Amino acid sequence: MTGTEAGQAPVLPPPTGQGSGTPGQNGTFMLDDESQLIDENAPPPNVGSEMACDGIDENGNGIIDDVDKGRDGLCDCLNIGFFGALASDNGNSTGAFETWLEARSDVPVTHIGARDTITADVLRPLQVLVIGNLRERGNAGFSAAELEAFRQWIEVEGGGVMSLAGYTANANDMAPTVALLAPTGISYDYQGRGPGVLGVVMNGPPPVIVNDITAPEHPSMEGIKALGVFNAYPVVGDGQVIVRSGEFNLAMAKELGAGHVFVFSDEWITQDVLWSPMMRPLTQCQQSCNQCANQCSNCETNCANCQLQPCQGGQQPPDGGTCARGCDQACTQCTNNCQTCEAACAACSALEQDQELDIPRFWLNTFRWLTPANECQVPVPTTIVY
Ligand SMILES: [Ca+2]
Ligand SMILES: [Ca+2]
Repeated sequence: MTGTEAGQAPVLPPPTGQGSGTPGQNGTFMLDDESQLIDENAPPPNVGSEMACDGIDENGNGIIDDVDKGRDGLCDCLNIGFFGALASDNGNSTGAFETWLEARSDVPVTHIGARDTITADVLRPLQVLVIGNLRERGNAGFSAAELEAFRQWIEVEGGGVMSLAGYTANANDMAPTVALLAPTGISYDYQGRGPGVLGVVMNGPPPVIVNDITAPEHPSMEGIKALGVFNAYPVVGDGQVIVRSGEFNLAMAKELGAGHVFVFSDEWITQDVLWSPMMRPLTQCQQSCNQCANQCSNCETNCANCQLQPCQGGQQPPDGGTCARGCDQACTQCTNNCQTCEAACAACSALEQDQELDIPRFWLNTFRWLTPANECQVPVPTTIVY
């Protein structure tokens, strides 16, 4: 009956989007909504939902300062130090890397000069130290006190070390890095290597794409199919091998006391050319695909023009029909060529997907792994904007 329906209408649930219940319930809904933006299955809960870098676990999930207001995967409170220069001496710029980090964090990168003395006070504020080009340190090496401060910071304070290599073409420039890494049990096989290994690119421009991820289960490799190196120094020591190419170990990871160490064979993962897809040189496949697209576009224009030519023998084309023209054969030929090159392009593009570099994801994964489990841990998003 209409009377009953009219009576029921007012008790139907109110439309969604207008809010419901008491203001207190609204507050609860807000929290629920935010937690859906991160991995709900990840224990502990609400990771990344804190708002202030204050050394306090405001959201009570056992992680101090899990702040990531932009949900970009980089903890806003992470204290990252760069030791030495990050740009390599052949003019490859690394500005994109640092700019990208600083846009996603409230804490600017701390720069430590290659000649600076390493002390407990220098290292204490940092959670992660990225070792860059230490060539300027020359033969000075590191004192026993410096190496002990470095070891203590890792093993006792839970510091995370990311070591890079191969900034110059002179193998001896690696000596300071190798000296510093002594307390970690990991090193570089650099002597007599000249500019390094894997410096010849078979297909397309640098870097050499390496697919042999030997530890895909390692947190640093989540979602990573390939990494790029160019003139690298093999990693040696007792860490877990993460990436290999032929006989060379290209990355090792190791837990050391409370801390973490990741030693990478190269510096190309900080170069602008790898960092920004816009700046990455075209691969051979991409070049062929571009050439094919031009070819097909010209063919289309030529075939359209052909239709405007007079019919063979001077007849008029029948209504709504077509007639034979002298240019028909050329048009058929270029259309066939176009189909062939489009098929080849699709095939090589499919193969290339296995070689796709996701350098920002690798860095976010690695920063997260290098940071103590109870500090500054935030989820790495499915899609990374860069
Ligand atoms: Ca927390
Ligand atoms: Ca962030």
